[in-house]
Amino acid sequence: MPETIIKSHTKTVVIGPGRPFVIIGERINPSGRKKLAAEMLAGDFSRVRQDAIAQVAAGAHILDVNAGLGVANPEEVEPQVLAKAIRQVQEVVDVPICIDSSVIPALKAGLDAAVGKPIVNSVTAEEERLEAILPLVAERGAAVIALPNDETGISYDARERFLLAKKIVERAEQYGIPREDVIIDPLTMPAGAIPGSAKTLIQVVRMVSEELGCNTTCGASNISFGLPNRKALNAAFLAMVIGAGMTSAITNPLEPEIMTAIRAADALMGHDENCAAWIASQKGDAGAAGSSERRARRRSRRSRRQNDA
Ligand code: THG
Repeated sequence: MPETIIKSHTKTVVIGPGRPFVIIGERINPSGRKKLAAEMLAGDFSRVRQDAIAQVAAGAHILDVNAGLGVANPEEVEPQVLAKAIRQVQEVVDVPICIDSSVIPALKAGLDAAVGKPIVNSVTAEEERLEAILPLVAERGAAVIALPNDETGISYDARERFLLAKKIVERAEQYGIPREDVIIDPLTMPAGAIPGSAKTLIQVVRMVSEELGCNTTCGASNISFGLPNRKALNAAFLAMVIGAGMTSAITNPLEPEIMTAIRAADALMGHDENCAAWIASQKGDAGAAGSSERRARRRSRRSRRQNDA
């Protein structure tokens, strides 16, 4: 059974089948958040720190940190901004970091800034990226997220994606990276643009977990791009992929619908011993509402008795 062990300064997070689903908080990502992008570029990391604290309080186990600012010269700008963001996050929370960049010098700078055992997000099956990124991962003893696309792009065929995932796992092993440290991201395409995209993804998840014995993750919010009521789609998608055996996701822990879906799926799959986490999660709001209802019923009984008397 593959277990991927990720670490912060003092905390260990284990990703694996049969365990509670691991939530990688997606919020520290300036793409689509103009304000955040401008602040990060100007050296203001107050919102990054707030987002880190809020996501961990909401239940994130790991934080994804992305500094893709949409600048013309990312190779010069992104390494410093990403490293700074990671250091700021580590000052306010003690959870492992998922270093999210397509810029290789930024991944390097991120690996220098991150403490413990981080995740490098990500490598693809493109020769140039395999040869540049896998040595960095091996040298640092990190884990890595692998995307099964190559120079020819993204295939819509599950078996083709699986074969690229296999290629990356085998190459990683040649560099001394054990397969449990390679987390496969089967590629989440927007359901509104690619019909049946979740079905293909689920086929890849099954093949990867059964035939490669690797853990899996995905950018869950991608599934709902361009569609209304994204929260509901994201929540349903997460429950489905947990049912198919996915073991972690990059998602938004600040959305209660998403957290409820993940906790419910964990309980139903037997990944939550005695449904203890589920029961505890329902005590807060639901429990309080229940007791205030009981209080209201007692009040009305009392007032009826007084009226009768
Ligand atoms: N796989 C891997 N890494 C990834 C992705 C993936 N990293 C980036 C992305 N995809 C996952 N992270 C996000 C972060 C935010 C959103 C979606 C995915 C998002 N943001 C809002 C939007 O665009 O509507 C904008 C911000 C906001 O909420 O205000 O949806 O697939 N390995």
